[in-house]
Amino acid sequence: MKASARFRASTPENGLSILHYERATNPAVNIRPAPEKIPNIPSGTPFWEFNKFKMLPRHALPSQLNHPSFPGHYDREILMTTSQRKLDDGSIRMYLNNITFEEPMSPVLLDLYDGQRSRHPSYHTVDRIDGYDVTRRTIPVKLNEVIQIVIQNTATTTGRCDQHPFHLHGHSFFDIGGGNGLYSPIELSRQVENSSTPLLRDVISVYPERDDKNLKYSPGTPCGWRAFRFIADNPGVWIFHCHVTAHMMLGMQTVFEVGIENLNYNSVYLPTP
Ligand SMILES: [Cu+2]
Repeated sequence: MKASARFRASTPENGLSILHYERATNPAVNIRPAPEKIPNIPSGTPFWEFNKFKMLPRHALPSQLNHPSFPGHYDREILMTTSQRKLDDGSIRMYLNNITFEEPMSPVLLDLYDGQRSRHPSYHTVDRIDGYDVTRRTIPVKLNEVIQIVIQNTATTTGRCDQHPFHLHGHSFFDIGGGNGLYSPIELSRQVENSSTPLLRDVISVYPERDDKNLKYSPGTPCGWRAFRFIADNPGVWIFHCHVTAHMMLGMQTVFEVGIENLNYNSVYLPTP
């Protein structure tokens, strides 16, 4: 197996490993293979190969055994735009919909249990396209709502288009498509129609539109999008974040409050014997 960095300047080749099966012949695991035996990594376009994989039958994925099937329709679409800003003190923050995540003073879930926080979000006031409740500082979601998230990637302050592997806690989701530049609802509909079985995933990547480390954009230029659907069937407080740790720490995360009216408040704080 060979690995190399993509989408930014780096050493040309920075990972080579040999996977050796038990009882396989020629177990010369400490000798570097001849050059013609080392696989070539194709260069050029971003990789969408995950979408080309064949689906495994459900029983091959025990953890997903009871996951509901792909929802053909969604109740609400939430658009999330990534961005990056340089602050006056020279530090960098990263944003989702112009909000950079800040750790709350006390955990949201504990505040719900303690009664320090309303258990009844006013869903009717959260009709913004970003779904964000500025008072709660979360995105409240009704139990069993089908949410379609579109991540719109934009170029950084240095004019680069970063890759962001996004991860949602509490739910798997269906990868329904993506593309270059600015989000196209028509293109997404086309991809959903043409895909018989969208993949169930835990991480989804929004890729730079071109694998070209010299490409420069003006900051904020739309440079790729990706979309997924999830069924909000797991009541709780769930974080959604870029899985590049640096991006996450710089603020690229947000919180969903899912069906919190249905949280079981009685099952916690049991008296200890
Ligand atoms: Cu990121």
